[in-house]
Amino acid sequence: MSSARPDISEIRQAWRDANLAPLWENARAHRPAPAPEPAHLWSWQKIRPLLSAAIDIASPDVVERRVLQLVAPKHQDEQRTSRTLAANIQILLPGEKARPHRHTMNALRFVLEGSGAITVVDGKPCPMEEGDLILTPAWTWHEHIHEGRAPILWLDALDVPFQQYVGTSAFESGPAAQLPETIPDAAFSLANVVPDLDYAAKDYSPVFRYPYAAAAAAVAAAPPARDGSRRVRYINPLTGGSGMAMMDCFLVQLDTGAFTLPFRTTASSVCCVVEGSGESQIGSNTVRWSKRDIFTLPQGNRIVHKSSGGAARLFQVSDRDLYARLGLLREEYGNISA
Ligand code: GTQ
Repeated sequence: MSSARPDISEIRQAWRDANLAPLWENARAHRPAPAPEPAHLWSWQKIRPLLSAAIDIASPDVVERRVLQLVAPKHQDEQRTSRTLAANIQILLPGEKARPHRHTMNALRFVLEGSGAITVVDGKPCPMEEGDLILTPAWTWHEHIHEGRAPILWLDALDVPFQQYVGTSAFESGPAAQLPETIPDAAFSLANVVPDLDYAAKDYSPVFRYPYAAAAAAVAAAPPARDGSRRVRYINPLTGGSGMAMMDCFLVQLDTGAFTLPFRTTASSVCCVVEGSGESQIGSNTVRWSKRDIFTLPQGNRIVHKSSGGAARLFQVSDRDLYARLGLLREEYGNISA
């Protein structure tokens, strides 16, 4: 006595009405990650005049920040640079200020062109010279003030796409009613000596400024890393870990002529060229770069770098520590197929 076969279209409608769906018909449920997205390069020579065009169109007094986003072709809809990172270029003219605010998003500034500005982070003034890295971590008050003599342009990197995904974005306009306590940089002026404090509540470096001259000297003296490049990491001196959880930064030196060992990782990076020129094989693309160019290293690509002419230096911001914290970081070296 078999019962009558159920009417499938009725069942489907009943499932829909009850907010149920059959997994076996969901093509996305077990879809593997897509093929690695191609790298993208923003040539400084090409974008520099287009950045200048923003000067007359937008003033920081009106628009809060005069910023052009670096939107990767694969991320046009979301207007982002990678899955987790937003990289932008900010411009400030002599005499201009970008008013104080804070947000839950972590941000950093890496100076590309110009000097003489300061970013004030929770009340600490951080001078901005070419090649300097300034951290403005989650929920720190920050404003930019330019008292130099020429326009200053810097790379901003923020974890905006990740925080939008996990639903944690918040913003507050300044000025701050009360500034949090900070540790003076003088307390870190001797390498390898740090204040003996319990600072674990803040998951970021209490040092907000990493000057270029010292970082360049350090990377020049660093022994070769696993891929053959020389690399230093911008750390939180109190923990030895990443300066900020979502953005892990490095200065990379490629000595004359040599190829790096092929490398592949589940993390993604944005690089900017601080000195020199060269080329990178990123998956099946060859990206040729020179000073101030910015390019992406999207996750999953086989990566090989080479300087042309003399040594080259790249600043690299990655989501590596985020992947590591989540147990999702996988890295391979050596014999990797493209
Ligand atoms: O300078 O505070 O590129 O709030 C995007 C959002 C820069 C900033 C950006 C921001 C800032």
